[in-house]
Amino acid sequence: MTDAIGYELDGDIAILKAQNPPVNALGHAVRVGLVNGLERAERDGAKAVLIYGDGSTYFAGADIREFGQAPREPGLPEVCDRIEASPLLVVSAMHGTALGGGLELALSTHYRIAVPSAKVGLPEVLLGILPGAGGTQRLPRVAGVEAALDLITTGRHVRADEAMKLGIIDRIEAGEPREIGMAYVRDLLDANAPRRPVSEMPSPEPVDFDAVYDAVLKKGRGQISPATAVRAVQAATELPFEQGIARERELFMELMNTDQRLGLIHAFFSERAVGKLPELKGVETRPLNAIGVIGGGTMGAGIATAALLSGLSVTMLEMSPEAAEAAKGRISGNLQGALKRGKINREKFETLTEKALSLATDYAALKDADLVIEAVFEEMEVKKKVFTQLDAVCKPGAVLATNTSYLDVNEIAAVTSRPADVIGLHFFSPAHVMKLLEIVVADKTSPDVVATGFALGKRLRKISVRAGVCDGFIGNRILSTYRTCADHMILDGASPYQIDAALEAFGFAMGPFAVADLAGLDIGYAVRKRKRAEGLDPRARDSSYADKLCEDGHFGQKTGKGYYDYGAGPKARVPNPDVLPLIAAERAAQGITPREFSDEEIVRRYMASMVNEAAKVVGEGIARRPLDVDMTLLFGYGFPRYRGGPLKWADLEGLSDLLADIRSWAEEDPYFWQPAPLLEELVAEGRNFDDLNKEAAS
Ligand code: 3H9
Repeated sequence: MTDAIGYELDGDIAILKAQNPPVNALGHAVRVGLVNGLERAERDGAKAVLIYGDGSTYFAGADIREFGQAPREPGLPEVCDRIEASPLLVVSAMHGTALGGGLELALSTHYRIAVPSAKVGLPEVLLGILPGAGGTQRLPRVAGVEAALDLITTGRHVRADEAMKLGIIDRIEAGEPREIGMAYVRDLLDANAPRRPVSEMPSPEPVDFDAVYDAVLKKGRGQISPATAVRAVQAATELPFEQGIARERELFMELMNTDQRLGLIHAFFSERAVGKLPELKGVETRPLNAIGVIGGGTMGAGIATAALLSGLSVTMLEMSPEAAEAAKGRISGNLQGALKRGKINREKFETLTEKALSLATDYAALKDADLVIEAVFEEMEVKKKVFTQLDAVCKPGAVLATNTSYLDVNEIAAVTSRPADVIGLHFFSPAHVMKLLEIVVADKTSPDVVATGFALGKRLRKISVRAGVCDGFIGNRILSTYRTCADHMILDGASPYQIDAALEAFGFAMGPFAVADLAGLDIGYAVRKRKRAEGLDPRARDSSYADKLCEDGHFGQKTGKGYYDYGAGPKARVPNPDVLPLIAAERAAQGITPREFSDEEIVRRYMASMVNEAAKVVGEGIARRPLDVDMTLLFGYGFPRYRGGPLKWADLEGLSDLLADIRSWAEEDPYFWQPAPLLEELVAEGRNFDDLNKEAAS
């Protein structure tokens, strides 16, 4: 036995208890323990075996940390086959989450009982692989091909009641997994229930797998694991069980060797590491029950909605009773959406809008708030006025937060008598939907205020990233650079449509020009005007063709026209015929002879500019670790998850080739393509961004 599996004999029932916290991942010691436990049960003359998990869950899957290491016997597929082939009656009692290899193991046992709150699923495709321990062969035999394809290609978690309808679970019973499991095993023994190996069940009926494959591939926007999984399920309908398992293995190994698997696993661990900052270990958070939100526009209403949904009470401060009512209307609209999607019921909706939310027009209403977030107009003088008033009314210890996306949080903090309490909380619109929260730490922000910011992020179920103060923090600063790179390519000969298409093929949800149309072209226009007013560096390239679109009243989707024409609806975009002539005129005015760009060069330049700026952001300490940048781009900027983030992508591409490209482009435009010192340092030392992540974790 190993410590990871406890063994006990209770009459003629052997009990195998998984004890591998936190999630009973099926690492080597667990696999060895299971096989040893089974053998011992058979030697001890038991009639049945109960398998369950100690702590918070049944097995949550293979141990992802073992991926990429030399395989150690027995592998999970062999453990599953061994369990299924046991002459004893083997039963699983499930609670928490039976995921991936965990569900595959359960499907290898002969019967399955679960508590009502249990969830099951095969989320492997979300890690860039497919179920590799028989899941693609056993699940379709148990639940049918359609359900299996749904679960396997989406990776979604299924609640116990649905799993029972699908035939994955045989019985649901409230109680402790051990107790309900033992009672079930006794019932089965009393009833002389036979062993029930899924592998001996008939092959499931096929569907039109080619059509499913194409649809899944399209939906994945370049992600290959869900589509590959379709072929594995297909094998269950066409091949005998053993050959189906062999096919599953082959496809599993193919996916194991992809960069997409590396990108997705990087995303999985980074998503969990991003909110864990060594400097906050042991730092107490401040109380967080009642919050204030100043400004009830789209952003403020979104923040208030997220806070209400997390159980916080919210005071919404607006300039007039009419504006406050309008803000309430927006919040109610957002909550209606949650009601429609079944996230809250009507009663909860009413409590949130009528009791948890209060409206105010006087700052005095914020005197008891634990934390106040301002989401007013993005102008320094306006923000300063707000903070002066907050300083006057808020209770000592209240956290004062600005939702600015560009402005200097130090300057805002300086107008108060308590800069240690001031922090940036940069939400992304719509704030009740978007997952990213940049927590902007100013020079004097105290650690417990930072910890409180992260606690709020956790409560709102955001991915919170620590950022330092600079123009645009992590995300918008990097965005501004890669957007500029796209603008340069336009001047030199590429079209917005080719750039969008190339980047969407790379995996971005939308190309930069489609994004600009969605966000509103007036935003970029205002930034360009501000930067020109501040004085552009004479070496910077500028262009004004997009200004002309704005001057003609075309601000993108909201006016029906921008880079694209949306006459047939927001999803049916076609190029706006005015744009290319405007670009051609700009090139002529600047004396530029346009040249051809390949899609590959577009992606390479765009990504290199993103990586180079990101390396500066990390090098300057604005982001603490490369993974902080990766998570910012993934959760706030539509970066394809299966590529892990720009700095993971850079590691996989090879930093030295990337730097060589940047240096060669610097010969034409030394101002824009200044190599990041950190990138040069890493290349010189033969290290990469992941090495920095590892150093930060150790
Ligand atoms: C698989 O099974 C392949 C097979 O088909 C074939 C094999 C041949 N391994 O998320 P949390 C860690 S692929 C290692 O914060 P929660 C996690 O990193 C696997 N570690 O908790 C974190 O560590 P730390 C298929 C794992 O309560 C800690 O556990 N299974 C694993 O919010 C707590 O995690 C999956 O994809 C793992 N499998 O959520 C399930 N899982 O504290 C992946 C978690 O150091 N896991 N950790 O940061 C999950 O979805 C969630 O963790 C779960 C719990 C829902 C279980």
